[in-house]
Amino acid sequence: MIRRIVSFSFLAAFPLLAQADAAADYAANCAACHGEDRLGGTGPALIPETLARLRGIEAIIAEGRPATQMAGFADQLTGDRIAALADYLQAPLAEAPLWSAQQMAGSRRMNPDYRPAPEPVFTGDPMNITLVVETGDHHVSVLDGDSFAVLDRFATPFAVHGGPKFTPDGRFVFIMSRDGWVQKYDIWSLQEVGRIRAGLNSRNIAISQDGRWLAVANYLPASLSVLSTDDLSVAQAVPVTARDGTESRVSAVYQAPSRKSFVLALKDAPEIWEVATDPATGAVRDGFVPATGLKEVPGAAPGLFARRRIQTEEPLDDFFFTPDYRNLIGTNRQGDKGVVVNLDLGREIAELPLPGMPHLGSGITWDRDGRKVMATPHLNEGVLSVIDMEDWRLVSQIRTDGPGFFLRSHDNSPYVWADVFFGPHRDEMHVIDKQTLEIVTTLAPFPGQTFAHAEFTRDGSHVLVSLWEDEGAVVVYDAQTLREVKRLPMKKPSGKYNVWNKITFEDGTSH
Ligand code: DHE
Repeated sequence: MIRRIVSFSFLAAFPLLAQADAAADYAANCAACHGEDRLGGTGPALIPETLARLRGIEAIIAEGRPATQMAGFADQLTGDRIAALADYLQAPLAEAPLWSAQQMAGSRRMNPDYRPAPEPVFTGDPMNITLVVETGDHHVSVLDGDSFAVLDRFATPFAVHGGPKFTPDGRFVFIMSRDGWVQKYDIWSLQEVGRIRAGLNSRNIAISQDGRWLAVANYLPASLSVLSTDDLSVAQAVPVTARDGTESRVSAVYQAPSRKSFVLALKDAPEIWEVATDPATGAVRDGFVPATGLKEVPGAAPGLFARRRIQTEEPLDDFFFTPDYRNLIGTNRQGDKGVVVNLDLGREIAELPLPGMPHLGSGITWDRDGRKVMATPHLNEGVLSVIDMEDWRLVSQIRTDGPGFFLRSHDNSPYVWADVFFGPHRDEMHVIDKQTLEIVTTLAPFPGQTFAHAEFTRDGSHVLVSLWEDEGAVVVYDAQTLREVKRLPMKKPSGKYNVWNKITFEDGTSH
């Protein structure tokens, strides 16, 4: 007789018991750092919205995370209980959490040691500072763009995402984490000014043309938060509800400086919102309606933060703006086409053949044969689409060695730098001629390791590229000869941001 050996897991057989045990295990072992409500404390939030991006949750619970305060629990919890705990963390919260303006205000912490310096405390060019986000240990390095010396290295909130935003004079910078923390840092003084939790799960930030307001796009709660850049106080907490009553998450918010407005991509409704950041714009622009709660904004004139809705055929994610901010290109959820929306007319005016999930947020523009073109990578296809900005014609599709994430160029450079972020060639950076649209060379100094995201110095003379690994580096290239000139060790460096290129809205950088 053949005896069948059955492996029996008590917890797997009784899922409700497993859930109750997981909740108790969470309360006993995790709540002190991650919050009783799983929304974060000294440790990050443990909710599906943030954990979806994380691989190996069970292994992290069992072994902990190096270089953090997260200890391993393999000695205290069995494998079954760790698995049940991982499932518990990935289950949605029973109720959508609230995060009111008062709760936001309560989270605000200003640095008591901050002393604003009357002039930069370093000798280099403050306009040629480049910030490097190091996601490996949640820090930012402040680089002198001429000498590439590290002037400061400061701790950020957990999991910074998206580009930091600089005040128009380049002095202050705002950095956002996926858990909704916004940090203000003074580049002249090399000091943190303060931080506030503006959302529970946030997407990105944008700064108004006058540098007074910072908008935060949130998934949780489905809202836009507006902060005063001066002291991080809450100016507005705007719940985002579409015309038909649908509550919508905000995929992203963008600054449209020449329009004196913010433009919002709504995730769950076929609408784009434009929000005034200047009372005059809000009061006079046809189609604007006054936002609620204006009286709560200290010193705000009527019309500030007034809102306009633009109806689209389907929800559009991820925007690229023409340099004059009259048109935007958005992509639909399936990522199989691009739609041009004219912000003055308030409607769609063209469709673009952009299959393969274009990553429009990384789009850049340049002049070619006297015409303005834009290029975007695609997240599902090894191709860069180049589009004529006057007639929306697809000029070319440049074949690459795999799907890319980021593009960069500079007015003073003849080249576009395009990474191959996904697949077996993720160790490659293509350098492409802006006129011939041919790949001139492919740099791959670290075989098998991710080599991605380029940024130019102020004058375009050098390019900085991330070796995007735990024990990574920023590699500095001469932008003309394409020779390596320096290697700076960094902890999983991701994005890099040059003050001048960002505040001047340099064509070659994504905004
Ligand atoms: Fe990003 C920018 C959305 C995943 C690193 N990313 C942006 C922006 C948006 C966006 C809307 C523009 C914001 C800005 O700068 O104001 N990102 C998304 C997604 O929807 C996506 C695909 C899924 C998600 O989980 O949110 C996504 N992004 C990632 C990553 O996995 C990356 C590679 C690693 C990480 O840190 O999360 C990543 N995103 C970045 C970076 C920028 C960015 C470095 C800024 C690019 C720049 O040069 O300006």
